[in-house]
Amino acid sequence: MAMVERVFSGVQPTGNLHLGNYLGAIVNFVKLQENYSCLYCVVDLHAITQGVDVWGGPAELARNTREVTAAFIASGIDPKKHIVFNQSQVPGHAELTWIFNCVARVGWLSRMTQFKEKAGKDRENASVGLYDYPVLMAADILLYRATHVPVGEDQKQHLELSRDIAQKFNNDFGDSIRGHGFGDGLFFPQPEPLITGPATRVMSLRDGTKKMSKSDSSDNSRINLTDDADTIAQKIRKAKTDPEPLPTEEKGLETRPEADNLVGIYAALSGRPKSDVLRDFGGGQFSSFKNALVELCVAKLSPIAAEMKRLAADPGHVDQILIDGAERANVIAEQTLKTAKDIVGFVRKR
Ligand code: AQP
Repeated sequence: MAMVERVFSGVQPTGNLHLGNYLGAIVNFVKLQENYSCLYCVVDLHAITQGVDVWGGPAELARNTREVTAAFIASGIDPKKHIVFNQSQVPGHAELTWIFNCVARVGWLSRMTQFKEKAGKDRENASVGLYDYPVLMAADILLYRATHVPVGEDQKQHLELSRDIAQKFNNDFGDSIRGHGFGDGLFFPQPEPLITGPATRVMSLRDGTKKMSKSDSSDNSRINLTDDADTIAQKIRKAKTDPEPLPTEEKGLETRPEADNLVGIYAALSGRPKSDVLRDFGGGQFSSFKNALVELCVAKLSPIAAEMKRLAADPGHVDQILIDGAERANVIAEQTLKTAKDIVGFVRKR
């Protein structure tokens, strides 16, 4: 049976959606619509893997779920041609996770750096869900037998784990898979990471060695998609830099993480290579480059923020997009899950 080329990716509704999420993930989501059948998911089951104090409680979760959906739509994702939905509304994600929990090995999960970072020193107190996060992510992707997954660089390790889980499932159940009509013994594909966006790793504006992140306690470390023009200007003007003028060649950025990050953001937003940007601004002071960056950021992000605001005023419309998307996602999910359960050998009514 031929595999459909399908894209799946998700964003957590944990608030403070930022330029890193946009350039590292959402810009790619929009582009891939041209050549693939796409599912874009607001991964609310993932969002609750840390403490309630981190994700903010029920009202905040609902608000953030609608906000991520609005960001998808405002950025150019078409929910009619493709599928936009929230994870919790398709039961197959949780069910397939259980099967995969029994395929994945504890040793594999113990190596996940995101768990180590997020759990910090108090590992005993981390939720089981946080530990299991990458298995749920594998289920998200493979429930749709997705072949391509656009993500930022930070998700590379999790994608490798998804590939390992797909491969082990196919190996463990090879005969049964063939017995169910998959002559090549491959029920789940090996999903390909697409880490190819204009900026696969956008760094914090306060520290060029740390990634821009929703959970950074300093709001000045990131540009949020909902920031207005004044806030964007303030954050960029305050962004950490060094005293040297900008280099004229890319090599000169190698030991200057903050300068590299700002030039990278400019390049990504303008769709030009860094070398081009340095041709225009190299040798000049940061202040004039920052002014140009503010102008570009505001020009690119304001229309998105305005559309997000319009959608925030119409939650009924946003909810309808999610409901419709979940129904369509569920049709694909049920099919995969039914076959996966048959392959494992669970008895059911015929
Ligand atoms: N700084 C970044 N640069 C490029 N891509 C990024 N992504 C996240 N941060 C950057 C990509 O955005 C997508 C959605 O991310 P997520 O919401 O699922 O979770 P995350 O990776 O944990 O995002 P944050 O903002 O960094 O949250 P916290 O602070 O909770 O860790 C993913 O494709 C991700 O790669």
